[in-house]
Amino acid sequence: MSDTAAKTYPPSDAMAKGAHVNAETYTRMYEASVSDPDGFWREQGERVDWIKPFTQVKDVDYTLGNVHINWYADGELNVSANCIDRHLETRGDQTAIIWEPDSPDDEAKHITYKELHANTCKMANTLRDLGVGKGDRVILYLPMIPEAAYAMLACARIGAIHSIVFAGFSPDALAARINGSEAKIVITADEAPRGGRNTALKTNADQALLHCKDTVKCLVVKRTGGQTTWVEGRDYDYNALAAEAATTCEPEVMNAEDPLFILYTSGSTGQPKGVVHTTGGYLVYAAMTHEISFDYHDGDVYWCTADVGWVTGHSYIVYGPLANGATTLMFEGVPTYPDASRFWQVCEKHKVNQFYTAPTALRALMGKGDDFVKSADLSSLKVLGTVGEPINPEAWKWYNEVIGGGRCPIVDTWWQTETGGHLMTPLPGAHAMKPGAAMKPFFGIKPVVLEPTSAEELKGDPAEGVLCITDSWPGQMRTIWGDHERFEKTYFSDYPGYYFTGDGCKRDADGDYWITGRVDDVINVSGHRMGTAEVESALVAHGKVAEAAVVGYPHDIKGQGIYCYVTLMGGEEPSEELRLELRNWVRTEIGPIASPDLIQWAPGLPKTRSGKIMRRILRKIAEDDFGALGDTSTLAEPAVVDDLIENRMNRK
Ligand code: 6R9
Repeated sequence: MSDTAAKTYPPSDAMAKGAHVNAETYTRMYEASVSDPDGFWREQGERVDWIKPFTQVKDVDYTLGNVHINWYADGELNVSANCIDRHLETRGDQTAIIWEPDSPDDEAKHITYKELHANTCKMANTLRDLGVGKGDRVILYLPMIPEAAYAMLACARIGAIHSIVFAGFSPDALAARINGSEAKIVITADEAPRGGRNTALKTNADQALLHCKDTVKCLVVKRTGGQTTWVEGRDYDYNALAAEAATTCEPEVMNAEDPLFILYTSGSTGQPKGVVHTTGGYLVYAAMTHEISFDYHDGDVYWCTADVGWVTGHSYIVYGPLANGATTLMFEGVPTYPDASRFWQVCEKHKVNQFYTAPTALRALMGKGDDFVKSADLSSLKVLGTVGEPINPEAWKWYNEVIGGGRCPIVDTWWQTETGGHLMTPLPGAHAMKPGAAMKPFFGIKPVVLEPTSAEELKGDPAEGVLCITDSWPGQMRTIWGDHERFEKTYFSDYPGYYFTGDGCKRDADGDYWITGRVDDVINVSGHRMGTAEVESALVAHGKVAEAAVVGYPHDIKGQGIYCYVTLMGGEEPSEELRLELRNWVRTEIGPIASPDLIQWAPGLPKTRSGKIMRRILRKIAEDDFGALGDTSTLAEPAVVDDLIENRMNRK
């Protein structure tokens, strides 16, 4: 693809005129942000209300052995007070959260800032009564219901650290996170309705809790009424307790560097990492990026379709929008229920102005045809966004033309759980977009493209290599929960002096950035991060599996699919039943998002003489591109590769 020859889409005059940031202000502000970061972020720090104002701005060192990241370190604030209390006087009766339930036949809820305050305080008081205090960890395993937002904000209010586990994760994954964070309590719901089907969340939590300390409590929110078992002395009925709880609760005074949340995410090896974000810098960055990237204006209705179980839900459903006093829509359901018009029906119903979703959802909906879109009035839309994975130009064009009617800028926001907020994106009123490009760094972000092996910075344009970031920004993660050494090793050791993103990238001849995908063993399935090592260890935990190697392969809807090479124990026979059994096994071990798409029986895996699996070769075979296997001279048993090619499963 010739990137510079690609058609560009400049902002309309009206957009450039009305936007918070236009081309001229972008250049000026960007220059200021990188030439005087302290001055720039001192000013941006005023976006939040401080109980005790900060005097220090940035204190960061990327030197191995001494990595520390502090922002506004002597400031004190409360995140929940910033997202709720400070709006009460000016917008107490404005809707803070629009809740759209799974079924369109059920009624949507409009929760005002006053109601958000009362409900968050009830939850906060309930947690305090159950013995939860500052610094304690609270696991949230909840559907997309308003109580999920109340629980996040309630934790922030009393200084507890929340860790949300996506409701699609299995009991085992939940138990690992309860234990890993040494949580005092799990907040869950009886059932999670999604796409017309109910997942028994409480039953999953019951199973998980069998593997946890018996002091861990369980607070159960009623969603469907489909409650089954109850453990006296461990389980607490949220609705009963909330009915009695006070509607005010004094916010705890928190230091800017006190943890706000832990969010587990996949890495390239072994166990998921508990990414830690703190209060002050995170909130400044989430609020600023929410306002500027989406060009959010007072009175707009904003909708991010993510789940609060992912970082996107943290920063861009709850914290960023609410810090800005926005109206944020929370959707419980799925894009295709009751049919593929649901997203667009919801946009029409609530007159959504900014709409933010994942390319995988767009590709799936695009495949269902335009009639589903045409049934809805989408004239309220002003800005569209994507996140989670690179968007292919075809889906981009469909989004632009069919959804946006050619008049809505598309912000292709590149960022990570680790970064807290957007690091690169075109801005709606400032940049001419190129389909598939993350375009420009956000304020204060200094990207560099490095040659992967020599770590040399590639200075001219165009350039292609690994993407690193020089210097810090306030929303950056601070550590891995309980393992600062792993934090240093993962992000600061391969390319000393930089934050290493794990992504590959190219900068085109115009100096615009394109993300090319992960360069490590992390795959991106429907916009969700998945460590191939996690799937491998789930597979080998099965009694009939001797060895497994997992790679990603191009998938039309999901972006990447999960391709597994499995070597069975001696004496075990491959069969379709066993294939199904292994697929279900991985689903129960990790969760449905980790379901293998293809399982190939491998009599052996290609290894080097020192026993290392040559994943590069496995990736090529999975991509059906085995003509270009590259150097195979270090293979211990070359015949293995011939068999794998012969029996490959993804034939084009
Ligand atoms: C926010 C989020 C992070 C990884 C990241 C990259 C990929 C995210 C992208 C994108 C291309 C975009 N990614 N946004 N790739 N264009 N606009 O997704 O966080 O779940 O931690 O995933 O997702 O590979 O490194 P997370």
